[in-house]
Amino acid sequence: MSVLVVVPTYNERENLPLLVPAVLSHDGVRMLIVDDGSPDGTGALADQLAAQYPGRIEVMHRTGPRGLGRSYVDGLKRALETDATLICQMDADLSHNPEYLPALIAAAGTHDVVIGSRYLQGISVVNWPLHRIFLSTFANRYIKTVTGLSPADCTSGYRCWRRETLAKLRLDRVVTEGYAFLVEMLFEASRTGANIGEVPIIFVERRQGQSKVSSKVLVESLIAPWRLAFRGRR
Ligand SMILES: Nc1nc2c(ncn2[C@@H]2O[C@H](COP(=O)(O)OP(=O)(O)OP(=O)(O)O)[C@@H](O)[C@H]2O)c(=O)[nH]1
Ligand SMILES: [Mg+2]
Repeated sequence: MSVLVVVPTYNERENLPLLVPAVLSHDGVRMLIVDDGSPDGTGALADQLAAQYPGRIEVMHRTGPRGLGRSYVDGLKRALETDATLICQMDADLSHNPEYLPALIAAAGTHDVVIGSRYLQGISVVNWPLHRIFLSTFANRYIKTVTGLSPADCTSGYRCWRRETLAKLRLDRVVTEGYAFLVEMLFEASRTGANIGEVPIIFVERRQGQSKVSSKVLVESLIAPWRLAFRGRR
């Protein structure tokens, strides 16, 4: 089995050198780092790390308009060009502990896509202010109500896809950006009949670097579920 972990980065200089060895400590796992021309030099750092781990890291240096959704589209398309049988996605800021990778990978034996979920056993987040917890739990309930999706955590960016499942999604058609992008992928997967699983994770808020969540992204995530719901009816 060959596993490729796609990691989008924007200004993650402090976090990447901690993330990479932790991910690559798992046998059979490779990484694709998708950097968006980070002003802090994360891209050059990723190249150095790739040289330290020959054959295990590929770095994509994006140019043009930056964005998390766009980076995922480019990264996941590239991932499908490789021979990876499982394609994972995770954040670079250490909120997604690489120790859970084996659990996600194992669950992909019985599910088409597996979500590292914060809301399976109550709410498992560390160091989030109360308003963040409210926002995220509200967002998930709202998304589930509007779109009819069933997973407890529809906005988690920690996922493991079977290659065939990902290949069925029309990544070129994805229209959303921030969190909404993650919801849209899940929505499209469930429309293709994918069996969606979840494993519990404890999510830890970033200690280093800055969050890129903007109010534009939040507004998009309010509107996007309705667009998906109407698309689903057509
Ligand atoms: N390539 C790329 N990566 C991005 C972009 N925006 C965010 N990222 C990365 O996407 C991941 C998630 O971004 P965060 O800023 O941590 O967003 P978040 O996890 O939703 O928010 P926090 O809880 O505040 O950390 C991180 O690995 C970021 O470096 C972008 O425009 N382009
Ligand atoms: Mg984060």
